[in-house]
Amino acid sequence: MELTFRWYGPNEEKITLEEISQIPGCKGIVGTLFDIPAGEVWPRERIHELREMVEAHGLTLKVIESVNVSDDIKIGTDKRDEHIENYKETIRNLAAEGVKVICYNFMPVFDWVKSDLDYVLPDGSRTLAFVKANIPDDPQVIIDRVANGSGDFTLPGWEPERLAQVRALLDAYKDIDDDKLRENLVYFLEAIMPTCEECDVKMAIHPDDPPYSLFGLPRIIKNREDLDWLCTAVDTPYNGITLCCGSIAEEPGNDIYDILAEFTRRGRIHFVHMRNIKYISPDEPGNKDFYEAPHPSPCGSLDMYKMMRALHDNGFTGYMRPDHGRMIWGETGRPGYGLYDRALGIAYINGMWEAIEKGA
Ligand SMILES: [Mn+2]
Repeated sequence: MELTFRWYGPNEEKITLEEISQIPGCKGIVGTLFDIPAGEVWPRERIHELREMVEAHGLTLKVIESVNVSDDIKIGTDKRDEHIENYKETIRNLAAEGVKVICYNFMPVFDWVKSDLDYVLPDGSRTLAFVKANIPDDPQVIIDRVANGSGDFTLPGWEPERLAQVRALLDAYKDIDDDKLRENLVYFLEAIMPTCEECDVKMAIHPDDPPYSLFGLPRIIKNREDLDWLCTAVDTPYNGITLCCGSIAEEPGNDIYDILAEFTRRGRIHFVHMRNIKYISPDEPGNKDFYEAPHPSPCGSLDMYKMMRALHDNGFTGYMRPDHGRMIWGETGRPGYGLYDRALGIAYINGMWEAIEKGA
C-alpha cells in the first residue's frame, strides 16, 4: 500500500510540494494537468515537468486524477473516436513518465454533487455535505452556488467554461439512458485496453458521487452489481476501480466492507479514496443526508478499521489517499482539499495500516 496526496499543481494550489513532503508517511502525489480540456492530448513535456517537480521533493508521481473523459465519449458523438485516439496518446505519454494508474469517472455533466461546501460542524470546522432538501431542482442554481462557494479555486469537474453550457450539455444527454451510457463506457474501455496493457497503465473508475441519479441523469457505477458488471464486461485487470469509500457508502444500502473485500480479492482495486462520512438522520427511513467527517471512526458512520482490514486481508497492494478533509485551524482554500485535515487523515491511515500489518 502506498499513501498519496492529491495536488493540483503550482498554478492551482497554495499548498506546496514542500509542505506535502513533510507529511510523515506520504510517498506520492496524485497529480493532474488541470488546464487541459477533456478530449485533448496531455503533452509528454508537461507531464515530464510535473514529474520533475514532484520528484525534486522526494515524492513519486504514479497516479493521475483525473484524465477526464470527454462528454463526446460519454454521449457517443462523432467526435468520440478522435477523443479516444487522444486518450490513448495521453496514456502512452503518462506511461513514458512512469505513471501506473489513471483515475477517471463516467458521470454525465457533474463529476460529483454536494449541497453544501461550507457545512459548519459543532467544533467550528467546515466540511462538504449533501442535504437532499438543499439540492435545487434547477442544476443552474447549484452551479452558481458552487462557483460562489469555492473561493478563488476551480473545483474538479466544475470547470466554469464547461458548465457555462450546462443547458446544452444536459440537452445532449437527453437520449442517453443507463444502457446507452454503459454501452459507451464499454466502447471506450475496449478501445483503450490494448494501449493500457502495452504500457502497463491501469484504468481505475471512480464511482458515482452520490451513487444515485440526480437531475434525471443516468448513473451506472453505484453499487456492487455495477462494479461486477464493469469488471465482467471488460475482463482484464487493466480495467479497474478507484474505490472511493465515501462515495459508495453515501448509499447506506451499499455494504462498503464487502465491496472492498470482494473487489480487492478480484484484483480490481488499484486506488482507494479513504474517507469517513456521517449520516445526518440515519433513523429516518430513506434519508441519505450526510456530511464528510474527519477520518477517525468515532467521528463518522463508517468503521475505518473494518475498511482497512478488508483491504489488507484481501491483499491490497495499490495506492491510497485520504479523501476530502475539512477546513480547520483557520485554513482557507479549495473546499475539501485543505492541507491540515488531509494530513491528519494520512497520519491516521498510516498508523492503522502499521498496526494491522504488525498484528497480522
Ligand atoms: Mn473520491
